[in-house]
Amino acid sequence: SAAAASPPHVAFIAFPFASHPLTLFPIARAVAAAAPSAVVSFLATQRALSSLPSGGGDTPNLRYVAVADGIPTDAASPPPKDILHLIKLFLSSTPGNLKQGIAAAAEAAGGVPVSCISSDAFMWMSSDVAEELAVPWIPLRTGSTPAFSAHLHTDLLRQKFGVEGAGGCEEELLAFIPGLEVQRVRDLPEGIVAGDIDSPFSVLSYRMAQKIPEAAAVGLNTFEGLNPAIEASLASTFPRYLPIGPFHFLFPPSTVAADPNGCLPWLDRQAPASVVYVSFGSIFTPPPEELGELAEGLAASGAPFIWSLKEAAQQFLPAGFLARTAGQGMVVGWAPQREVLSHAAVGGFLTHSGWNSAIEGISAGVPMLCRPIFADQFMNQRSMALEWGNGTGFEGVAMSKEGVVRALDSLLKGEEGEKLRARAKELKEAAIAAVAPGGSSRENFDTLLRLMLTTQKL
Ligand code: U2F
Repeated sequence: SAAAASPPHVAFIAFPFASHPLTLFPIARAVAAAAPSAVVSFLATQRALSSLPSGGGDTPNLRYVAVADGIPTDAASPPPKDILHLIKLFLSSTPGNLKQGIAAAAEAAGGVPVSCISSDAFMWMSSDVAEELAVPWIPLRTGSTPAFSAHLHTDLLRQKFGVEGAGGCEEELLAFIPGLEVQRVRDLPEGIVAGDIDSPFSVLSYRMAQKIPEAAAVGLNTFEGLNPAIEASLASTFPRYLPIGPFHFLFPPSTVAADPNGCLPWLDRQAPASVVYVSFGSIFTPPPEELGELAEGLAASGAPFIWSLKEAAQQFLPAGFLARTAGQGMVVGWAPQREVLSHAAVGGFLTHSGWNSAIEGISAGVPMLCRPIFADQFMNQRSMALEWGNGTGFEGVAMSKEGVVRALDSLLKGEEGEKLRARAKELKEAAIAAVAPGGSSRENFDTLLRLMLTTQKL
């Protein structure tokens, strides 16, 4: 038939918010580069697409396709700025906008029909779109493995602890789920047993967990050996669970990262392992009072720093802070984080422990100091502190001036920091080995690629 003669066409569907599109993108590029005769489409909202690198010459078979964002177009009401509102609007226009996007992708490819849909695992409704087309659905999970496992066990957790906040059981360990022995009930992402179970993120995670068993395979942004007990348990229930990370290692960009604030030349002038890099990710920022405490702590510690802080939050810095610390560090609206973390001058990473940041810290061999805020971040800190030995946190979670000074001293100059750094370096070696030829992530990626390129109808 005509369809059988067509080249494979893999359509990636991003969750078009925060760091999600950028996390998925290296996989689309890696697939396009590994299969030059395949068509690869990357679907996201126009806004998300415009934050991605403009088409590189190394993957001419990769095409961007815009999908509707659900924002009302009447000029009377200004477009909402609140991310949760934007997410709700977008979700309410699925799956129609995705179906249109898939049709547009085929049309843009001269009629080559989509033969596989690979989506952010959050985009569970992609599985219905795939089913309708009778093509495989291959979700890619961008968050951490322990949180993924927790989401998969949501019903069990709710049977045990209810959904009202698990009153009295917050300190209980999740020892009844393989690989979650170090995690407490209180570390679970909100929306499982506590918090708003109807929030967009809770619903996305819950539906994701329900749909995952229908997937042809699942790719995870981790590497074999990081969570052995979870890996074993997932593999026994779902054979095509494939750790292929760190995603960003699979097909590194061919261009130099933009460094508009001059972070890298500044780092060139600092002593080895002396600098703390600070960032709380792309969604939330700690409350203003705490930013003030952190600022005072940084200043008092004397540690050289690069602080990536959204422009809008910089107004909460204490008066005179920037002038006082001009010779010590820099506050920037954006930093080329991976390059910064890989610079020899960086000795520690103060992070919200979002999964991309955590895996980038691991990949760069930098010890982490965690200030988790939401989602999988509390579990990520527990993994670092109690399983991997490459990170630690603050007493009582929130940052105080004294807490920051103590923690930075210990991280950058103390014995504890040395231990964490040694473990961080071992993990970095493991991450590099996983994506090297013959490594587990590389082999798993090849398996995933073969599944993606199969053009047989289901
Ligand atoms: C959500 O995470 P976030 O987007 O808030 O945070 P990360 O997962 O750590 O991703 C932030 C990314 O932005 C990059 C950085 C990471 O790749 O390198 N970045 C940068 O390049 N320069 C900057 O100045 C600041 C950031 C969620 F909150 C987490 O809990 C989830 O684990 C995560 C994955 O689903 O999504």
